[in-house]
Amino acid sequence: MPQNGSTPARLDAVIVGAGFAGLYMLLRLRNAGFSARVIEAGDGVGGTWYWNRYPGARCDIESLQYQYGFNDELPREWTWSEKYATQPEILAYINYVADKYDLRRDIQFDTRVTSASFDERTDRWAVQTDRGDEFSARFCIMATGCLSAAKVPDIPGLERYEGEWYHTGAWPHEGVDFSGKTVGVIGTGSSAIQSIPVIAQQAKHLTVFQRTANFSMPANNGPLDEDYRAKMTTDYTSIRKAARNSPAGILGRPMSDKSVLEASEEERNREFEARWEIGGLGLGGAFNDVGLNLEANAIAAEFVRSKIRAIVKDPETAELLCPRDYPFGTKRLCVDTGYYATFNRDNVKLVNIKGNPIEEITPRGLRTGNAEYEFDAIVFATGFDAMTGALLKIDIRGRDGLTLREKWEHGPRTYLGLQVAGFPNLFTITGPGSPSVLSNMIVSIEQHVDWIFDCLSYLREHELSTIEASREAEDRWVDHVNEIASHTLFPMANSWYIGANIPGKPRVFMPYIGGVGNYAQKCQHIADNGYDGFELDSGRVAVAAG
Ligand code: FAD
Ligand code: N01
Repeated sequence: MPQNGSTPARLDAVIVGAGFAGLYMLLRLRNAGFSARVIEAGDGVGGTWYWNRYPGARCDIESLQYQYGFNDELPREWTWSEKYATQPEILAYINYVADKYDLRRDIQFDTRVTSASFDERTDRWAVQTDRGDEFSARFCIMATGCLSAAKVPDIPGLERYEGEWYHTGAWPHEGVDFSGKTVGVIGTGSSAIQSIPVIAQQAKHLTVFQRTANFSMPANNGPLDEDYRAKMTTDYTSIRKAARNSPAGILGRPMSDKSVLEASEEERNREFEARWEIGGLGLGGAFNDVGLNLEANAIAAEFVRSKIRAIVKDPETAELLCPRDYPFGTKRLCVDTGYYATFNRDNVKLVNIKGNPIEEITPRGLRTGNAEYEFDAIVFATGFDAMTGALLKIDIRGRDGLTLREKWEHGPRTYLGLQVAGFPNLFTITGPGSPSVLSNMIVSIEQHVDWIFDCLSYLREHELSTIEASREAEDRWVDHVNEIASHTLFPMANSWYIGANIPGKPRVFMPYIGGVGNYAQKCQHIADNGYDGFELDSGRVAVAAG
């Protein structure tokens, strides 16, 4: 029962999260007459772009591709100002979409879903929130995000720290003015690499604590070319279709079909230089074996290191910034504007904490294994409990009271990253086991939402009550996901893809690396074959929309 004693609101679907995924899911369901409600912890729409307001935050897939593509109208209506849009611009865009389709009336903000349990007597999900609401829904759709559970590391002493501290993934809405302040940034992942150049311009002094150096490519950002914009927006449906059939949901310079080991030095440099000049994530696609063969990979890695050495004046700092602990591209590549050059500034210092971890946050700053530092402000750019974090924070219970936490004790198990055996009518948008974070996520989100929408429509049409991944199909899929990852270099890195950033998290490569296009075809084939690998049941309750 809801804590206020009233009857639970009955819905076709509860959608958790109001980012790109939750909003599009709501739009599709509502347009087809399903009753749906979105529950969102924040007080506005946007998800990632609502929470990550740190200085310098922007997308690193070009704006014209990092947007909804479910119709031609939106891409024509919205004008992006730069090649890579800033966080405020993306947030303005997603608010525009919410207004245009009048989505807010079906979104409950400032509310966190705390539990969801499947009732086998009624084939319905009971969903509860931290505000005492209870919903009874046939479908529970998790649009909770892959990178939404911000992680502040468990370093003792934070509660005694007397300065200001922030996590990039939960940045204050009013912004932070670092002028005249001494600042410490912990971490050198994408969030740090974007924010460090901007903080350095403001702060009196900035100290960057690096545990692992990262590979970062220049954004070469700038105003959007009018001709390119026009070309991309005349027939966006075709552009999106092509992206959906591509390896990573991104259109651009295609991956070369040549091995770097077979290319002459001149050919190698020409291709690497061309991609470095274009900027962004494309360097890894320069040759077809960079992600598969260590020797080939080392050549790409050395190219980036040569660039770092050319930019950073102090040779010792340059060497520290050169990544060496893992193959190129096996941790998420970063894209920056002036990151390496920032270390040429007099007010910026790089501290290598690889052998001397941060042991304590002190009242005035922090202490590493061999030194003590004082700061007016500390920025934790320390990332997320990725892919499973937001889901496992919710007490999710399926058949026989089995919790998702128990089920995923040794790592996430899903069928297609869309469903979990034992949890009927529960869907995960961009769940583990799908291309998700290895792709342009808007493309992957739209593909999942469309698939889930078609599935719910199919159930309605055929008067079916439940759909549930079979254990055999799930086992086969998990084996397949692991098998193809094992042929790549990805498992060699201690990345968040593999859960290595969270102490105690099972070491499992979570996303599906078989490619966006291949994956989408598999999903479609399965649906076309009557949802092969899923168990469909007419159940105990009559099925009707609403
Ligand atoms: P999110 O945007 O994460 O939204 C999930 C929402 O669910 C959040 O608002 C959260 O508050 C809510 N939520 C979670 N749990 C609960 C709960 N229990 N109850 C209520 N609400 C809940 N991807 C790219 O493809 N290209 C990029 O350039 C790119 N840039 C990024 C930059 C940053 C700084 C980060 C952190 C990620 C970036 N990503 C990028 C990944 C990005 O997360 C996705 O592109 C996309 O925005 C995810 O949308 P989503 O709706 O799936 O999830
Ligand atoms: O997080 P991260 P992020 N002591 O996990 C360090 C997307 N994104 O927020 O590598 C010291 O990548 C940690 O060190 P190590 C994108 O998918 C995109 O930056 O574990 N250091 C690492 O350096 C991205 O990959 C954009 O050794 C500690 C850093 O903190 C994902 O979000 C922008 C530590 C965390 O890096 C996450 O990025 C931003 C400790 N105790 C984010 N704990 C775009 O540009 C952690 N670290 C599109």
